[in-house]
Amino acid sequence: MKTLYVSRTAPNPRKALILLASKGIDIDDMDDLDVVDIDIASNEHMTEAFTKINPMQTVPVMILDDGTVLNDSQAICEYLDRVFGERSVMGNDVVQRAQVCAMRRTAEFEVLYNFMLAFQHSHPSKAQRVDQVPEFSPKSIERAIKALPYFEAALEGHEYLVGDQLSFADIVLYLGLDFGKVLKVNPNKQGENLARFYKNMNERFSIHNMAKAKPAADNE
Ligand SMILES: N[C@@H](CCC(=O)N[C@@H](CS)C(=O)NCC(=O)O)C(=O)O
Repeated sequence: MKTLYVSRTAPNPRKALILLASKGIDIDDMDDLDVVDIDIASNEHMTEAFTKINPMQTVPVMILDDGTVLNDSQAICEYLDRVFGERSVMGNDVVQRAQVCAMRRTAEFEVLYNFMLAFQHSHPSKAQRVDQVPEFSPKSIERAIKALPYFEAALEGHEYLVGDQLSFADIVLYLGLDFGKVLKVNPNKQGENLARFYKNMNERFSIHNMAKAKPAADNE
């Protein structure tokens, strides 16, 4: 049995949840994978028990059948992509895989990562973990916003960033835009293509809609 530790509202664990959902897989109904919810708000990821599993004190973490521990969202998603579902979201051929990789890294480092830095340097809940430099927050938000026209242009006439199917790059960009909302950056005001992209992705993968897609008993 494999175990996946997640927090369903945090961007990095959501990569894995959305990846599986995009393949039509219900994470809470898998025979060979147990999902364990970790409450970041109450610092469950800082407990001694969790620190033994992941000394980095972050989610997601995945433990494979043989006890191998994967403590990084990219590694977990690469694994899940290969092991579960029919079509890879990492690209259909060697060129597409490289394109998805490039777009994914740009979305991650320029958009999602900068929004996360802004949050870490400004939010009171992170003061214990991060030596906060408040001036860093607006600068990081600025840097994320500066990258958005690149994606606005890439989406001109296209539903997805690479090819005509959803890829992991779309998932990461969506999570970046979604997390930007926490920093008061409206994803609907960054250009028509990004607004359309965000709306389509949000209808499928918002925290609210993914929870709603479950049977009623699971939502209680
Ligand atoms: N490199 C890691 C980073 C994971 C990470 O930063 N996860 C956040 C949630 S999105 C976390 O666990 N934060 C805990 C904290 O801020 O204390 C990955 O991509 O998996």
